[in-house]
Amino acid sequence: MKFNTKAIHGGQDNIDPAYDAVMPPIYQTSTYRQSSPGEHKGYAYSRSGNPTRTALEKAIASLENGKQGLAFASGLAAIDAVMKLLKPGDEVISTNDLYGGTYRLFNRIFKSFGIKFHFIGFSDVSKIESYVNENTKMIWTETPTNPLMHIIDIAAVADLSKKYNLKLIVDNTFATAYLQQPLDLGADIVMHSATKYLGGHSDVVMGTLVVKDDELADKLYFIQNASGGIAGPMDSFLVLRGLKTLHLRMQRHCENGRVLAEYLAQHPQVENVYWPGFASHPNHDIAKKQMKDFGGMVSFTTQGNKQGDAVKFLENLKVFTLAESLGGVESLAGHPASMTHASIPKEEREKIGVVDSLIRLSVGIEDEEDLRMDLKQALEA
Ligand code: P1T
Repeated sequence: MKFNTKAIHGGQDNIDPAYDAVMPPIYQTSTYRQSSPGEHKGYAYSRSGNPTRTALEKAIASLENGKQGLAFASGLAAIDAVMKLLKPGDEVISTNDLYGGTYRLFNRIFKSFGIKFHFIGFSDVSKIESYVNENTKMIWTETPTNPLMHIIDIAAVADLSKKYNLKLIVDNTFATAYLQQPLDLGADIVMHSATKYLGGHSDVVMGTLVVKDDELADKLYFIQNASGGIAGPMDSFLVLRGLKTLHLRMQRHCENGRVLAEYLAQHPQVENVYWPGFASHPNHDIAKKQMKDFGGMVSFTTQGNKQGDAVKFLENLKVFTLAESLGGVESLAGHPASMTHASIPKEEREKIGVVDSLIRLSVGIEDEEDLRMDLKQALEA
C-alpha cells in the first residue's frame, strides 16, 4: 500500500467487528464485562487496552512501517515511557537543539534518578562517538530539530548506534511519517507529539511511539500499562481522524512553508532564516536524501537581534496566531526564548542559537498569499 492509501486504511481491518462501522466507535468505557474471571473478549481494563486506542495505535504503526504503536496522554508522557527503559547509571546522548520540555524532562526529572545526559550537536557523527562509553544506552534526536531546523542523518546515527548496541530514538514530530520514516533508516523507536501534525487540528494533546522489534514493544507496553500515561478513547478517535488527511495537509504545509521561507530570506529586516529546503542550509543534502519535502516549520531572526523587534512583530500578526504548539491547520507563531524553550537556561539556549530575536513559524494550510501579506505587514510594523 502507498502512503496516501495507508493514511486512510493502514491497520484498519476489522475495525468494528460488531457493526462494520467505517470509523471505530469511541469506546468510552473504563472496563469490560468478564464471563468468568479472566474470560473476556480481549479487553479487561482501559489502561491496559481500549479498542479505539488500538485502532489508532495500529494506524500510526502502519504509517511508520513499524509493528507496534503505543499512544500516550502527551508527547512528554511518551518520552517519559521511553526513559523508563533505563536504570540509574545509564547514559543518553541527545541533540542539544530540542524541544524545551524534553530537555526539562531529561535534565530536571530523569537526571535526579541517576541517568546522565550529554547534549551535543549531531552534525558531526564522529563527535557522538566520542561520548559513547560502557554506560551509554541511548541516542535521542529530533530531526528537523526544534526550533533551529538542524537535520540529523538518521541512517548514519543508526549505524553508530548499532555498532555500540545502543537504542536510537527519533522524535519525528516536525517531519511526520509523511516526510520521513526513521524505522526504515535504522532507528529503534520513532516518537511523536501527536498533538502536532498527526492530530493536525490543535484540539488534542497526545504522544505516540512506534517500534518494529517485538521485545522492545513488549517492554514499552509493560511500561505504558504499569505507569499508566495512556491516551483516552476520545483523543484516540480525534488523532485517527487527523491521520486520514495527514498526506494532504503535509503537502500544503510544505508548499506554504517554502513560499514563506523564500519570502523571509529576501526581506531586508530578516537576518537568518532556518529552513532545510535552502541549498545553503548546512544539512540540505541530508534533508534531500531522507525527507520527501522540507516541512512547514520555519524559524528566523530579525536584523540586530533585538527581542523588542521580535515581540512587536508577534504582536502585530493578524492571520498567524501567537501561541505555543505547531502542526495544526492554522498558522502559529512563537517566541522560543520566552515560550517553548524558556525551560532551557538562557546561557545554554544562546550557545546553540536560540537567541532573543528568534521567531518560529508553524506554517498552516491557509492561502499562501494571505500568510505572506501577514508577515509583510507585521515586519513593516
Ligand atoms: O506537548 P506534548 O504533546 O507533550 O509534546 C512534547 C513535544 C515533544 N517533541 C517535540 C519535537 C515537540 O515539539 C513537543 C511539544 N512542542 C511544543 C509544544 C512546541 O510548541 O514546540
